[in-house]
Amino acid sequence: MRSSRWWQSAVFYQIYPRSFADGNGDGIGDFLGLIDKLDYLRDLGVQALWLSPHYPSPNVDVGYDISDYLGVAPEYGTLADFRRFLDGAHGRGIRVLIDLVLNHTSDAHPWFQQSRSSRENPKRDWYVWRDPAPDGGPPNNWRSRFGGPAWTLDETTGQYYYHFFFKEQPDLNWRHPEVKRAMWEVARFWLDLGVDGFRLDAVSTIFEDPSLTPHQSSLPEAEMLTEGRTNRSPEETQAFRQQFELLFRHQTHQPGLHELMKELRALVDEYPGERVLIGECHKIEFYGNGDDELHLVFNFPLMRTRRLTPAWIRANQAERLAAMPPGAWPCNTLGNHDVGRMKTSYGDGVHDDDLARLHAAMLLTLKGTPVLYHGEEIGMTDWLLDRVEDLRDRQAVHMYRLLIREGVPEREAMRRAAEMSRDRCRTPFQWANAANAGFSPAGATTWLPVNPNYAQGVNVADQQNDPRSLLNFYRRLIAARQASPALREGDYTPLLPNDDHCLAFLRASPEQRCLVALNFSAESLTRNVALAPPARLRTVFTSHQRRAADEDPGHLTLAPFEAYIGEIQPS
Ligand code: TEU
Ligand code: CA
Repeated sequence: MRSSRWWQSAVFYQIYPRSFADGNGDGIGDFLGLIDKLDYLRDLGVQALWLSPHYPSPNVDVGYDISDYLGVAPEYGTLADFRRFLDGAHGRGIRVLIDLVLNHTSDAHPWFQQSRSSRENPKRDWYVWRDPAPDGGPPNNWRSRFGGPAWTLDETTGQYYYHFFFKEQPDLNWRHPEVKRAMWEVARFWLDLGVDGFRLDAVSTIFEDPSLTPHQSSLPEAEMLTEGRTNRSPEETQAFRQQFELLFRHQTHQPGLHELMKELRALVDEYPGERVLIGECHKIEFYGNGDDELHLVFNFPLMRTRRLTPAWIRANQAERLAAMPPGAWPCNTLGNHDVGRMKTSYGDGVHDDDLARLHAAMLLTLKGTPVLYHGEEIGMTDWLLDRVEDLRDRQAVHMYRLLIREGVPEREAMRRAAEMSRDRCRTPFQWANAANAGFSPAGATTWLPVNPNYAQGVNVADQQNDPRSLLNFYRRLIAARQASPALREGDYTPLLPNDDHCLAFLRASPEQRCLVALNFSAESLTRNVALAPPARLRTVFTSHQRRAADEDPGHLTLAPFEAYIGEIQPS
């Protein structure tokens, strides 16, 4: 077995720069603030950051509409600030991945400005232009993932341009060699600067079917817009995914994609120090042969459920791990800037604190690189806006208008829009029980309202010195994981295959074997996880107090919602 790579054993942490820390008091997160929090990140124990887009942007999609790939958004700082941040992170042993949006640019990007200026412009074919249908309407029935048609008519030249996301995010035409050349230059610019890799945005959408085959789906728009929600049963999830994939069949996962990813992999492999690609995609195919495409592919299927039950997790692991090519390494996450916060999504409304710990323990002990989303370590929850003018996620505004048009009463429409709005998981980070949660100084107006639960202990300052806080639970758990070769690098073997309440598995590396036992029930329970040959367990980590420093696996008692990790001691 080859020794593990840094990106396999690192704990990753996603930072949404607009919401992390406001250093200059204008209500918007920035590099000044971020630099100031690097010690916090080091003390948390993470080894890598993924930074959501930091580039200049009109912010129609909060930075995912980039108007200059070689710059830094002025509200976040300057390129010099970025370098200081990068150096500061590296100086603390923390690597930095930035977000690379390949599929589309902002409509304010000079490339698109030129492209739209005339049919003869040399950059015309850098984007996807088509003539209107005979009736003057859009070229076909394709939908935008963010609502409405995927085509927008540009009056200047009388043609439609294609956009998988908002109309302010025109898709690049990746079949044009110059587009590729330009974007690879962008990648090199940041790699030369020293970034450790890229999180690749929306990779599956890069190519579309050139013959514009219409879709055959009847998925209603309001339904489609709730893709990021997890409150579906496994059966509903399956039915929804089928319809969703049918709807976008000809706009995603088109031929050429894997060749393109292999090319980008070869490019990053030219750089020293193992630069890394994480795809915002879930299909195993993106691993290529396990060593020639993306390093990491998110295990999004794990997240797509209302309840994280032992049976669900076991089935996910069985399916996923069996499908992976040799050498490929899993990547697990329970939240990001597009979906509900894990504490809200997977809570039961009664034991949310216990479940947040249990789920964190699961995330940090399963085989694979864990990716945390900022704020989960202090138990931040979804915050549902109740005024339409506060919504910053334009997808939610679209949803709201759609529901009003359908005759849904205002309050109900607002509630449903807020529930699917990505704003719910993007509220400012809660640093203290202070004005604006310590994110911005008193008197500032933050870009999204602060979740008022900062005053109920959901903040760093209150949790910092409380040994029983969620923050210190995360710190302890991350430290236990990072000290354990088995948890970082080991194989995964499920135990107790039919247990409804206990998720138990082994993680084994050449140096060490660990047993992980997670009690998903509100009752204490005792299990026989005896191993052959007989062995004792040395307690490595537990979410609860334990009397003994070692345990008999033949008779392991777990407190309600206990997360237990024991190292197997040969007797
Ligand atoms: O998301 C890609 C994506 O496929 C979305 O459908 C995602 O599932 C959706 O946002 C959930 O509501 C990426 C980014 O993560 C997202 O923030 C961007 O808005 C999008 O690309 C466009 O760049
Ligand atoms: Ca600021």
